[in-house]
Amino acid sequence: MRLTRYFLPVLKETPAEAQIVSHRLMLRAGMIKQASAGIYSWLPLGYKVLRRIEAIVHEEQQRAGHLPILMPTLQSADLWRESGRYDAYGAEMLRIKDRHDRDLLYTPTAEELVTDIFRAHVSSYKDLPLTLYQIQWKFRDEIRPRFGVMRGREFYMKDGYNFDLTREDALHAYNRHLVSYLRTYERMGLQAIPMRADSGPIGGEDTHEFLVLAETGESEVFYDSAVTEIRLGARDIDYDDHAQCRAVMEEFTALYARTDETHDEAEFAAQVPPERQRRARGIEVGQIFYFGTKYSEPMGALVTDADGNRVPVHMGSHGIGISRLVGAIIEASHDENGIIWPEAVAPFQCGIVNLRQGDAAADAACETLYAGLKARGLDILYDDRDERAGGKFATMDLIGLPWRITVGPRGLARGVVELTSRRTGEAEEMSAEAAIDRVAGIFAAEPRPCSERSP
Ligand code: 5CA
Repeated sequence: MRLTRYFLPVLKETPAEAQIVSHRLMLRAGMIKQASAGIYSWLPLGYKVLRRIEAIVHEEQQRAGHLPILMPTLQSADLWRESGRYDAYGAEMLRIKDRHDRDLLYTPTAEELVTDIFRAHVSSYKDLPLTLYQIQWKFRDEIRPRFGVMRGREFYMKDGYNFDLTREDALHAYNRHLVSYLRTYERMGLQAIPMRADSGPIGGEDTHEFLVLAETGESEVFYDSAVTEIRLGARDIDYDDHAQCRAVMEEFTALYARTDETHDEAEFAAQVPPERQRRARGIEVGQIFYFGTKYSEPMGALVTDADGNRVPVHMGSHGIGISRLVGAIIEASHDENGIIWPEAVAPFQCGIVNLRQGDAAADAACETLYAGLKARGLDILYDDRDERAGGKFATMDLIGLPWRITVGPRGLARGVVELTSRRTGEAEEMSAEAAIDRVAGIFAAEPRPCSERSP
């Protein structure tokens, strides 16, 4: 993409309404624009990041054997009356009437609708296990939407639902989700720690939230510092292997790690040596629930088991805050000059800065680099504006592309361009051909999911 043809409305001033760094940087980098309280338009740069994150979530869900579907945002209130949640959900639910005076609502989550799909089409244990998920907009009329996309009213969420014959199978689905979430966050360059939490309006007996540690996080967390040392890494996981998934779950949840909803001072003091006790803040980027037959029983989602009995299925639901993750990644990865995108989610993998637009040699070298990198399958932003070098560097630093190639007449006279890492600031001179090889090599290690591909 040539910057002169792109739409990147960067702001010079820091917007006064933004209280935390990710919100400030998203506005300054022209990623989002507020439409109304807690509701945002995603501009080209922000939308690209959202799609990158979404693509990783799709890949990891399908790797775990979960099937993508898409359910509507507007749902009939009648289904929610069956589960009893139409009245129980409270003011966070946006209720709407159609022209026939029928009650609709904008989905805050989708346990009822997915259970309705299940009961219409599945009636035998032979069709289990089954996990359906979607990535879809949600609406919760939060009292205090704030921090930009972190606590929106409209937000983008992956929500998945497992259907299993037994409690034991449903707990495997819980563990499988836990493992696949760890993998998903690690791929995005994030550490998200599973912490015992409270189940809130979703209900259920077992739940973990995934928290990214950050001073600006809305949740208060208490944990044993040793949990921050554990990584999933490149382990080969067989998602059908109950024992293996349970072992990973136990490894990641054995040490004390809880949100304030379930924190217990006495247990904390008894279980964690004083030098490892941490009280901090975190951003909740996902949550998994096991709730058994809470929805299947009242809604009649039954299957015939091997003995011919009709039994309610055991369920759980599992969410990832996709739009919130954009903010969370920025909170975890930025400096005073702007965003530092992890390579897997960067909107463009590399930027090209032409220090002397209009200089024949500089323009030609930039065109060679641009064409060469694109031919290697990379997504490139070429700053071809007629602007001072300082302004171009400031824009590149602000929007946080992981790599930058700087091209100027002085370097070209010596046959070199400069390749700079946004994260370390380290710069290295090399020929244009070598720069293309180097950048292509960095991204060849993990082929990035194609954001435009359907799942
Ligand atoms: N039905 C379950 C799982 S699918 C559910 O709704 N879970 S949830 O309420 O925990 O939401 C899942 C994730 O969505 C949260 O972990 C959080 O990352 C994100 N989320 C929730 N509310 C908001 C909000 N107001 N703005 C942005 N993201 C949110």
